[in-house]
Amino acid sequence: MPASPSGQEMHPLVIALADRIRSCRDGFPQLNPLTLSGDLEEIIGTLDGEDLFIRNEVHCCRGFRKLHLEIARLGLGLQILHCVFFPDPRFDLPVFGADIVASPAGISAAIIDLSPVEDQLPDAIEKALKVTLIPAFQQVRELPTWATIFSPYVRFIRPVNEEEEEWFVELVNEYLRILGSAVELAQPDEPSAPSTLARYHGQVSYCRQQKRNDKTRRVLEKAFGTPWADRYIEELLFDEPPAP
Ligand code: BLA
Repeated sequence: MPASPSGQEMHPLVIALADRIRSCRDGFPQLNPLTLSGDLEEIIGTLDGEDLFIRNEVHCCRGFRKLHLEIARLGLGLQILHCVFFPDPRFDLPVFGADIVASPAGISAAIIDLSPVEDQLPDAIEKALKVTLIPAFQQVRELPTWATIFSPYVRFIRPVNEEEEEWFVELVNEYLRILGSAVELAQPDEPSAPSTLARYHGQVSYCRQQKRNDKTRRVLEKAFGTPWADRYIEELLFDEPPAP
């Protein structure tokens, strides 16, 4: 089983999903790695004698200002896969978001969405998601109140066995395939176009709603302290896009 930088094993779903996301991401047009300020690429610490780490990969490409994939182990055996692709507001593209939370008791949360930054998803994406078959997951979870940013096609589940974990990976693959087709075709609008401005505001509100998830903040504060957690959330996890 693959090991983490600290030598501990990662949950197979975290490994499989990260691999799948990387292989889809690597097909995106004009992909370029972004360098993170020195102390943010790999973060290593300890909490109550347990090794903690965060490993970040950040890219940009044509159509997306930031593609962020994070894998973390954050105390009490908590493992996280966090992934957000933030569009360049000049392009008519949604936000891609995926999150997995695993503990020694198993996966507690697996969520995937293509989230609109205007009233509606782009037509081609809406049409494709509408005909995507939803696997028969046994445990569908209720969304928290801040989750108004997600599309009607958000899936928030607790996979109950390996079969459902595989279904989830395939579902993420399908959402990324749909997004990959859209990014190939998308043409940028002018920075000053009303549509660009609307999508900029939509992305700002996506970031603000995500920052209302206390569960993310609490885990980071416990591991690394409040000032560090604040900076990490504001600058890396949910930084707002630059004004167009
Ligand atoms: C829930 N997120 C959680 C939980 C933890 C984290 C501990 C509670 C687990 C559970 O309810 O079973 C922690 N998630 C993290 C941390 C990071 C992270 C520390 O990504 C990063 C370092 N969260 C996102 C994104 C989405 C998301 C991009 O970061 C969705 C696209 C969703 N996480 C999300 C949702 C919940 C959650 C909807 C459930 C919240 C709730 O039920 O209140």
